[in-house]
Amino acid sequence: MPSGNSHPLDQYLRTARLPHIWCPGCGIGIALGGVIRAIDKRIKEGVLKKENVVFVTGIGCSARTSFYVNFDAAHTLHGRAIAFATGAKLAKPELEVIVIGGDGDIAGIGGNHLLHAAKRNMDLIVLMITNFVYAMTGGQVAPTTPLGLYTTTTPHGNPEPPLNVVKVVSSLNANYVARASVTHPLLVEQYMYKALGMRGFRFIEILSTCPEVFGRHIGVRDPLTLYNSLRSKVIIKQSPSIDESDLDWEKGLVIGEYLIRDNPSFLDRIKGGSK
Ligand SMILES: Cc1ncc(C[n+]2csc(CCOP(=O)(O)OP(=O)(O)O)c2C)c(N)n1
Ligand code: SF4
Repeated sequence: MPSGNSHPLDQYLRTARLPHIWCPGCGIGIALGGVIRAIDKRIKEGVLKKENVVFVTGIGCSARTSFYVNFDAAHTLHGRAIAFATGAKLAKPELEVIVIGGDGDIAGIGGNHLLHAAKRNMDLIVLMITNFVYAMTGGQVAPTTPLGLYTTTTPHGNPEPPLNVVKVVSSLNANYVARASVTHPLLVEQYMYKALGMRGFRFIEILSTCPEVFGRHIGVRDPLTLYNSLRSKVIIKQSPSIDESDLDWEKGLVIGEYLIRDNPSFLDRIKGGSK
């Protein structure tokens, strides 16, 4: 139980490991806050046990979350978190296995695992923190980098359009696909809360701010200015269509719940249970 001046959610953090490594103004902490508040609600409802929550991450700034959460956690190889998480879930189906990573980790080097986990409707929650670059290694081009953007590895501008991971995952057999943004933390919490009450493959992309690297690339180093600039691009929709999901910096970045269904998951199918 929390005591003294501690925060009510401290029980979910390895406070001895603080301060964390994230730069001032980084959005990852906001994303993690929403995720933890949703878990707390589900635990208090009695539908989730703390000892059954497992975080699995690869490598990167976003993947560092597994260092700080006070749940069972595994910090695995860059790109391999979903493969590791699949093994953990199959070995112990009672676990709620949550993967968090950057878009390089989840959709770049780990893209193949993402495709196949979604195809299987594997019983996992995958949270992809999109900060539009490979942040931890200094700002190389990432799957979601906007077209034309200068990065460390695209000195003449990124010649590739960004990957729409929401569209890719929706085209497979996922049960839940949403996009949130750290500029709207309540929605991060609401979508995570929803995902925790569902089965199968649940994917939430969380748009985030990286003032240190992405901000430097676009000439906006001030965290608040960058946050407000992302906020001004975000469009919230109740039930957006997949056609609206492209990461379009001119027209806006549409967030919302793109896909909700309750198809039998991988575990249901191998057990021969639900239809
Ligand atoms: C197999 C392998 N390749 C490359 C790296 C180097 N590496 C570490 S983190 C990272 C990029 C992280 O970017 P992203 O996954 O988008 O997460 P972010 O840091 O932006 O949160 C890379 C390339 C590594 N650790 N392992
Ligand atoms: S480099 Fe960017 S993503 Fe990484 S901790 Fe710093 S602000 Fe956050």
